[in-house]
Amino acid sequence: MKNPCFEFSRAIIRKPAASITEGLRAIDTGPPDLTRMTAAHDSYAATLRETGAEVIALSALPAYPDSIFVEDTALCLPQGAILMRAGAPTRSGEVYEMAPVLYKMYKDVREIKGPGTIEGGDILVTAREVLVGLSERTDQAGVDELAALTADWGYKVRAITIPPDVLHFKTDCSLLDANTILSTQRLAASGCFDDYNVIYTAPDEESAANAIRFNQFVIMAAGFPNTAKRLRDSGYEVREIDNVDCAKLDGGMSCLSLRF
Ligand code: CIR
Repeated sequence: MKNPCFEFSRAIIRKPAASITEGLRAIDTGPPDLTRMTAAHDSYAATLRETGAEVIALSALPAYPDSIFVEDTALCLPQGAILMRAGAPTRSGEVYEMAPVLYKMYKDVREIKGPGTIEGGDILVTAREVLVGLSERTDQAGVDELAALTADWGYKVRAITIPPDVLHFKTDCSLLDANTILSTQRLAASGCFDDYNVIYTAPDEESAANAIRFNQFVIMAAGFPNTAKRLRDSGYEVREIDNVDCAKLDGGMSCLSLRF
């Protein structure tokens, strides 16, 4: 039987638009390059497809500069999908673009109605619980509404305080298998992963923490050789993708897809 936390048959991605230069970022390190980002996005999609999964590539949405980061719009679970409610005002319309796609694929689609906010980048689903980071984008009311919406599907939701200046919970962690998490030291220091095996990102490689386990691969940003080695030494089949331009917008491997 498949483990729904990391064995997937489909992924949804969205092509980057020229407006990515207007995307949100904590620190401005210069504009992302559309040509390079598109090439990296194509190799991300090809890697997902290489596992045998179907990849649904949605058209670019110039009106939403951050819309390439589809993960934030929804939580896809085997039982159904939950539409998120963005904490970033410029991103709140993205969910209405994703909703019709998910209604076609799922019988049960539920919706965070508010007043709380919650973004997919703050949610890590493991084999036994749903962990949600309290961030600038996700508040306790959003977590409570998610817990209420998923209770009848049997999910236990646990809220986690994340370090300051970290955009999303999963900026700093990823699920590697049923019981193993890749994390930065600064996030795991709170004890939030004490019940899991943890592989830490290598020193000065915190930005490697946002990876995805997608079927047989761990897909991570290129440029973090020591973390990649740790993962390979632990037996994972690692694929590295250029993330230079998404990183300028604080985005990474998980942000670029909805996986189910
Ligand atoms: C934002 O600030 O919303 C985007 N520039 C980056 C979103 C990254 N998404 C994610 O971590 N799931």
